[in-house]
Amino acid sequence: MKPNEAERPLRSGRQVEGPALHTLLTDLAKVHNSRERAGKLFEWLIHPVPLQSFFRDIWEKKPALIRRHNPEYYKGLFSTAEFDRILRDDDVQFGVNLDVTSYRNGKRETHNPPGRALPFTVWDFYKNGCSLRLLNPQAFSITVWNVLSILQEHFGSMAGANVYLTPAGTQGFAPHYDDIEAFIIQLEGRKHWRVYNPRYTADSNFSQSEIGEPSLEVVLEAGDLLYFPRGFIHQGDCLPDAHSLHITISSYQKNSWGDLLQKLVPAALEMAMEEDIEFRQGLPLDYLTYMGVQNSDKDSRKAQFTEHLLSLMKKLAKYAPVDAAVDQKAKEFLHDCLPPVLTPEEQASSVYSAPTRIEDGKARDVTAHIKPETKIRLLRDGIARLCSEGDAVFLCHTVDNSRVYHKEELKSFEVLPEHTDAMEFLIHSYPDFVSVGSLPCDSFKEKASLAELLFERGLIHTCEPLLFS
Ligand SMILES: [Mn+2]
Repeated sequence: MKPNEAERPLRSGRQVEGPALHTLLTDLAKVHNSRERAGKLFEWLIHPVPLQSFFRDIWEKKPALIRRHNPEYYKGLFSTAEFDRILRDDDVQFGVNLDVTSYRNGKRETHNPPGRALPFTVWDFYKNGCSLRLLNPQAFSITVWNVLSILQEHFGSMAGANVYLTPAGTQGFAPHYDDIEAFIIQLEGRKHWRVYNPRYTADSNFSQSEIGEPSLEVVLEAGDLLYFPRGFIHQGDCLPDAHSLHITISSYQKNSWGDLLQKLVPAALEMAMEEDIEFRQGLPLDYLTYMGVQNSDKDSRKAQFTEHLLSLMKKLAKYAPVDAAVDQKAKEFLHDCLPPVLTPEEQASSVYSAPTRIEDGKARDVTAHIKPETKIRLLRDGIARLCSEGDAVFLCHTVDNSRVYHKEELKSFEVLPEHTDAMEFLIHSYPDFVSVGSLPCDSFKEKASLAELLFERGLIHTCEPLLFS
């Protein structure tokens, strides 16, 4: 034991072991069902807390610290060396991909110069006590992209990330709260965190005097995890003797019942007004004279007016197009999604490895031989969904999304009426492979044309490699 370790009670306790991330990701690539794969990756994130008790006792309820006494636990996810590599090799722009911040004497400042963030400038800011926030590490790190693209399937809601690098003895941000569920993953060094009970205000930044005493105060060490739900005020600062690198993984932004109701209620109202004459009847001639904040409660007409309004709101529920509103939510999620990072097997058995090429001025291997016994399935459970628009049915999917949030429009294409049942069958058959011959279409020609279309779009892969000519 090093002499100073005895002084740190945090270092005592049993080490929590786990597989190295690259080993875990390689093993997860062999998991047949992508939803199961997502659950297992989330289990690793919160290990040794069991999944069930996490969602029963902690999720959306209270902050939690998972202490591991194992600085290697999250190794391979991200590092300062990778941060430096990204600044050198990639086009990182101040204000777009990277923020330079400080919080000194109660004052929060952003110091972003214009243009590209090169190591020469960035590390000078860092040396002068500024914190660095890399806004979309998934665009620069394949590992972060892979981890988030798997986790999003577990949450059914976009998983995002930011990386924070803070010099020793400094703080980069004022106390504040966020509108997401936050997983603070300590990668290097240490950070002192204080978490306070929620207090909703218009401004999400607070001064020290406003927030009172923290409900949780910890020094997060490499390999530890700190979770807190949306709304919990928090601040992190570095102790004088160590820098800190952490990645925050977040999810569940705008994913509440209220957010679903925001889709549902306007649609319900539109239908009610179309179908029910009571919703189209005019307001009383004189209602402005007794309703509104300037008019007292004493007028009996006020109660009558309110009662009628409430009866209409009750009636409104009958017109609520619940499935259509959920589909709107699903479409937004599909648009938010990161595209999948394909495993070597998925790569090899999908369009991405088709041998089609040009040789001596001739296009070769342009035909994929799809037979009745060819077995196919969607590449991942969560990559595609049927949505209706008017009388037409569309397949929305994530495979052509960008690693940069909403850089692409939501991608979809129309599913022909003769293919709709087969498409639904294919979606519900996942994770099983099904033979093209078993698709519920009228003819093999129809079955093969759907399989070919889905193969071409990169949405399915085959059980055995296809033959081309
Ligand atoms: Mn925050």
